[in-house]
Amino acid sequence: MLSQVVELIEKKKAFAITTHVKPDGDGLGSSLGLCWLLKSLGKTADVIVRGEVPPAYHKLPGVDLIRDVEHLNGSYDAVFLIECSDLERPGIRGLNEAFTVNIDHHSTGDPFGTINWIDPTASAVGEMIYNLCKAIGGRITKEIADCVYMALVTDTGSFHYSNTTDRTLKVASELIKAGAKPAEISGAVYNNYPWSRIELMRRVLDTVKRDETGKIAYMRQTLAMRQESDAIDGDNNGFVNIPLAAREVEAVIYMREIGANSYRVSLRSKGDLNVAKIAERFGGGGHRNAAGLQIDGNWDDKEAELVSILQTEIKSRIQ
Ligand SMILES: [Mn+2]
Repeated sequence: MLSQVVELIEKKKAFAITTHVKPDGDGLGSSLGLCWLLKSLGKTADVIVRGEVPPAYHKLPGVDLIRDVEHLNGSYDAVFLIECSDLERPGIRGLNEAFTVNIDHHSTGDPFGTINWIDPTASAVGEMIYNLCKAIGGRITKEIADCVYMALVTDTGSFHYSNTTDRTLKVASELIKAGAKPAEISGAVYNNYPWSRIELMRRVLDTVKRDETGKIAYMRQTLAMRQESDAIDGDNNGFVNIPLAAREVEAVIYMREIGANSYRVSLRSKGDLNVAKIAERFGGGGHRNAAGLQIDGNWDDKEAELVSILQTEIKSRIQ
């Protein structure tokens, strides 16, 4: 819990911070925000992350100090794991021998850390880093503000998902007061894609259809589309939300070909329609309004099966 984290930081000196592979805005923003906080308290902190940092985060202060390491080396008093469901998530070997601090706002994982601080009421880990800064008597510097604001804006979908609370906006307000520039930070994420994203979007949206009720939209992405668009990982982020913008659409199915007769499926829904429940039937999971699964078989058959399951779910909800 928070008091243990405060005590640890006060007593110890040398820290490392990591997050999950394929890091997102919350993982990177919170890791760097915590790094700047520790440095401002006179501690040493290394941010170690497996793999490349996506371009959306290249302007975060401290991003040039992030090290891509395969094995934990260096003698640290503790290693912070930001938003990791287990010790394997960072993709870094040697963490099992370290003193670990698990900081997360998802309550689904095991409490694998030596210290575990889990707050499911926080919109993002970034909000927790802000709380930590306050609890330890730190000052919100411009660097901390930029990094933590990035965490909030990405994890709340620019403050429009249901995890946005009065506290989220209060923290955002404090970060802006401390120097964070909302338009610059959002622009780095949402107006900073390569053209290949537009090429891929054009091809995927060309496949979008609705079922006879008009409430379910479904679309496809083939491997060929990726190739023709020169697409890179992440180019299709958020595509699944596009058809959801139509008034009458309540659910979206987005199937991506990943091999012969094998698909990764994203499901989205509005309101109390629970797509995580459907994903779980296929060994997937997620949240009520956003879930994913993997499925094998004939494309038309599997698509029809998912449409039919969603139709049943929507019908049963109305009665
Ligand atoms: Mn998060």
